[in-house]
Amino acid sequence: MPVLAQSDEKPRLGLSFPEGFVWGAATSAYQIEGAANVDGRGPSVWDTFSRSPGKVRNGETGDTAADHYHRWQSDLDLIKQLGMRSYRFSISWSRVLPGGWGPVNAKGLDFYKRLVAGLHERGIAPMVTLYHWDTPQTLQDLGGWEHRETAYRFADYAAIVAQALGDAVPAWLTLNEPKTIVQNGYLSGSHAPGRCDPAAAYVVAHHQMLAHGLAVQAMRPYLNNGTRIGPALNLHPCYPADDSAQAVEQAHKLDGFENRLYLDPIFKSAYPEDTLAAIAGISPMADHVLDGDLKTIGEPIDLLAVQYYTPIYVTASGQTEQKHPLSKAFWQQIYPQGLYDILTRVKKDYGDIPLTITENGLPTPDEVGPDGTVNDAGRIAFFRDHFAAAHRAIADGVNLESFHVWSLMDNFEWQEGYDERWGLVYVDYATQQRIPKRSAHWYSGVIRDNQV
Ligand code: IFM
Repeated sequence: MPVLAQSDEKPRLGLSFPEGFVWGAATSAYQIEGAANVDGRGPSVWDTFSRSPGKVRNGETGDTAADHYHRWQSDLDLIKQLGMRSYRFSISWSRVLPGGWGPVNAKGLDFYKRLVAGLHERGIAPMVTLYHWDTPQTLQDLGGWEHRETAYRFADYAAIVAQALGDAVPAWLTLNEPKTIVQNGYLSGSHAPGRCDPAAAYVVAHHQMLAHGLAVQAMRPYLNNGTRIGPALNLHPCYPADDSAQAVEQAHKLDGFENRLYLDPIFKSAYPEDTLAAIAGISPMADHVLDGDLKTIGEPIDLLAVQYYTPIYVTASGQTEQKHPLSKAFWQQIYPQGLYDILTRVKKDYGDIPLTITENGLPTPDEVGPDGTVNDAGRIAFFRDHFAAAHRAIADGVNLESFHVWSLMDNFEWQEGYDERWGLVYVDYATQQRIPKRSAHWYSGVIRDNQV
């Protein structure tokens, strides 16, 4: 790695994290692996979607992505060199079960066994997400998450993977951001499977929640005490745009759709009543909530993975408003205090469950300079301020154990293709060369000192 002068590691704030606090980074299968047609992997909805004209910027796909499937060893070396002690990645369901269920693809499963072993060899704890949006196309053809059966197939898949990897993975995450499937996959249609269908969207929400609970139940027999399971939820603090009672009411309503629809069933075995009432006008979701489902969804979990990117402000008329500087992602307002607010709110409303941050980051307009380095000062400032917000939350009693930045390296950013660069490590897609950005060196210093 190019070495940075000590002064380049600034700015730091002198805030020390508790001993044992774990720093890491996150990725997901479709965004980095590539090797779409290698070793028996079956197609997923993202193969279909990205190959459909007009769906992804510049017609780009994850066919090659960062070629991590072939470069995993040097990628793990890089993680180690940067000093990280935890790496969150996802397993591609259709690499393990090409048909979504049925025969296991041993070569696919072996890839993840090697990855997990490789992490342990390097002293890095694996944190595994079972589902990061890449539904097997075979299941989508049968109705995908609209179809209750998909929740049971997910639990079967979870059990297979838990049996194969078990306690070698100390922390398992069931679903990544079920809300994004609802909102982007089924409301706006900007993500696979590209539907604009509110009636279906909330049925999909329930079946994902059910899948989470069934998977927790299915995995437990293969895991020992101490191995932990939880969901990964993207939580957006919703604020009134002004002091009016109507804006406050609208913010509470939106909070139902953004946060409580996912947190309440998991922690309280109940959907929020105001949100259910609002959904009743647009979706038959309630008809799909069968006896016992909420108990299943409320199956005890061991940790909650929080992903924070942006706040949302709502006006008295229910419109959203932007009040803070935007990143290159049109939807992201940069507001570190939102991370503090959401972490403390989770503790206040849902109890003292251990928390891990499994995503937080931003895209910046990164380029390789004439000296071969990538100066992403904006990312350093962003992380410094968000780490400080996490530090404040810990000081105020939040049980936050670890922080995984999004992302380890530049990758396929869904409908934006390769246009947005979210990584600590720059990827030159023409050569697949990895160049740790200035933020990676800065982060390495934070990790070394356990201090921002
Ligand atoms: O890249 C995504 C990730 O897959 C899920 N959370 C948000 C990130 C940035 O958009």
